[in-house]
Amino acid sequence: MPGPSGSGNGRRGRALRAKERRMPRKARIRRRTTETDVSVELELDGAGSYRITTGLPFFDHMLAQLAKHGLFNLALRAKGDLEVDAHHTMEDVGLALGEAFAQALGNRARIRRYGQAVVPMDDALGWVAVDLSGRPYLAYRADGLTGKIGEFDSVLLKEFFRAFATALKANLHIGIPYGENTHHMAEAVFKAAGRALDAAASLDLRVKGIPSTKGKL
Ligand SMILES: [Mn+2]
Repeated sequence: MPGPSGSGNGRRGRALRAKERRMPRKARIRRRTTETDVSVELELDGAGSYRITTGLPFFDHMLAQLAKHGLFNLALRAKGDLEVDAHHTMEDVGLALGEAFAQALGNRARIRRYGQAVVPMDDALGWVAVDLSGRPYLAYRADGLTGKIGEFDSVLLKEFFRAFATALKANLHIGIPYGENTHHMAEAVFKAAGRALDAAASLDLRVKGIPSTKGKL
């Protein structure tokens, strides 16, 4: 039963939903180099479904958190030169995924632009603040997350997020103030990233055009 006004209800809400149906916010990216081959299909207004294969099971598990908790639909496949090491694959997945978000956002009209989330996972806390500003920057404060998580080298997470922020043209701040278990520390941050990106990318009926006094993001 639609209400007379308010978020998502009423005539304006129906008009916006109709517009969304005509123009679903989605992207398809294929990024191929001599080192990696990455394909991404992304729907911003999804349900958190995912199909992810990077050859790095822990990274797959992290990207699944981002999709699930950001309510994005994400299909991602990467074939990288893992015999060298995971660096190229992590970086190129970051670039391709950032590019997919950028493409799906279009001109960034009517989005909330900012998003933030603080997510606990047992002993660990992760926080993410994002501004879909059109300007790339990563601030990464996770000194406590070092070493291996199983077979996975945790320093590569910073490379992923740097590449992601660069391709998305977003100001991305990430922190892990504390934690005992490195798996939990990384997972808290990916869940927070999903929630913060969802908030920033979501549409706000009150926003007219581009949410910047510059008129461009
Ligand atoms: Mn886990």
